[in-house]
Amino acid sequence: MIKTVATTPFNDQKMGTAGLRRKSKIVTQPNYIENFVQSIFNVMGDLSDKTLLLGGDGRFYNDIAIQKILKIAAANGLKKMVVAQNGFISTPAGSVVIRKYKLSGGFTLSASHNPGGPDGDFGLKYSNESGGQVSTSVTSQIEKAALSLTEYKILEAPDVDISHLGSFKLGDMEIEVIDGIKDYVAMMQNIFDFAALKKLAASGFTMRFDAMNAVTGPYAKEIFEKLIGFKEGSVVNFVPKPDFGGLHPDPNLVYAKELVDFMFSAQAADFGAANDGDGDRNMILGKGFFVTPNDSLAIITDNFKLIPYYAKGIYGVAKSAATSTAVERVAKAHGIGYYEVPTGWKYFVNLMDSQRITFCGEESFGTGSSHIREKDGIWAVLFWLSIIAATGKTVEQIAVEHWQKYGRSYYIRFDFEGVDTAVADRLMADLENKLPSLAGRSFGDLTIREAKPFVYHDPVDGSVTKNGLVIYFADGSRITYRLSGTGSSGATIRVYLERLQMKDILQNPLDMVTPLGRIALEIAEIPERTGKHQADVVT
Ligand code: G16
Repeated sequence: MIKTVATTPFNDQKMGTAGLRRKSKIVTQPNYIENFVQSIFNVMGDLSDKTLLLGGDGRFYNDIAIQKILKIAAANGLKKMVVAQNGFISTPAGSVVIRKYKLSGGFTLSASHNPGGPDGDFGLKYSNESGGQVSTSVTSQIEKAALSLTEYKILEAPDVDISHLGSFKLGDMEIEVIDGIKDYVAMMQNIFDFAALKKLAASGFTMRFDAMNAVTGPYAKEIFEKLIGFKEGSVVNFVPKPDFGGLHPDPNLVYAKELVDFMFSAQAADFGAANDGDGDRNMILGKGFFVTPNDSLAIITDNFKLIPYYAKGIYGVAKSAATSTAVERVAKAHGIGYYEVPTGWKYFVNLMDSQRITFCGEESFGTGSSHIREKDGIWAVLFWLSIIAATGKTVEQIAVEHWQKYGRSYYIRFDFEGVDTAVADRLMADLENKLPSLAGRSFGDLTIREAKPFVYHDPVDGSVTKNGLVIYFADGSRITYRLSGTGSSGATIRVYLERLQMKDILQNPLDMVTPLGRIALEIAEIPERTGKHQADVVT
């Protein structure tokens, strides 16, 4: 029985950097998820020939939302829904499945690295047939549709059992429950030399992977322990929990503290890594050593020849504007294309589809390649292990030798969290107006060469996107400001600081960028306007 339910619009169903993210308390309101999903279906149009993927990172409310989405999809005439067993799939594995089985797209229920649980966040990422998230022109259409929604359709039926593999029907819609792990593991085996990785594990080399009680636990157990042979216990926090066991599943120096403390202790493993809630972000550590995501992208790109899948050659490389310029120097050295895009993985998709780039990455702990259209946490870890297996060097040696060759972009990000949205918007608008007058101004030995908004002209579809404000200094240093697009309440002002040194490569990053930090706060009047004299999070 298809029921048509009268509803009133919610005025906040606007997707951010990666899908819709809201507090669980908001999403669990009556009709919230129903409205949003119906709005997506209204924009998709005829669903009778479409097959979508549905799954998520297992966080709180995933199970309920999955049942609702299945019934709304069936009522709207979707041909088929491919559902991950128990609703469980990582963002990169979802991209693998959409591409491999040529699906029309899919939904990943995740707020990524944001905490979960009734007091945490919930989210929905919507991908198209490329396995990457839809463009901003589509998200704006959905927002518009959501604002004028008056009804949604839902099938009145009992909940379906998605705990077993197999196919069945819900109304006229076909449902196929698939293993969310298998295809991803097969893809990793196709990219990397698992025999070489097995040798590394057998040599006594040790690793610790922190799944942060999130989606990658079962993937990591299978890949690192079972297939490669790292000893049991190498993967920690591997049982996914709806509230991530209270962890904030963001793999960085602040939130992956347990792993960082271990890797900087006397008992440290040779290699450490963590992934986020939905498995697309990664952090790489050596013994007492942290690799910034910026350097990780540069090092991965520089070593592409060591990986069978890429050894024959790669297209170019891209980074988000806020990411450091480390990879730009590698691209130049290898004579490959180089692109700078706005923050958000979706901006890489056109470049990959048009074979302009193979690798891409962002300062926000995301690295990936054109094997899929999402960033890929476990892929990055396997890439690093492969470099180590091929070179026999430690993480620290690899990074230091890289800096000796290419110079070092010292890089730190300051986050000012929980700022009133109106205050943050005003700060950015006033700063933008001020930018033209900054050129030529000096602060000690740092002189501003140019200051302007970052504007991206997509070479494939011609779209123009403005994202962030950048101050360029004569010595190659940069300050970038932007507002986070992944928060669920209030605003977060991000300030990205980069200082390039070609020779002086072994200093403390915070010391190196502190002068820039002071300038950044002064120019944007952050203390005066926000009441914050220092950042809430420094990464
Ligand atoms: C998402 C996007 C990333 C982007 C990040 C930035 O990551 O997928 O491409 O770099 O957001 O976040 P913000 O706008 O807060 O700076 P994820 O891992 O949350 O999906």
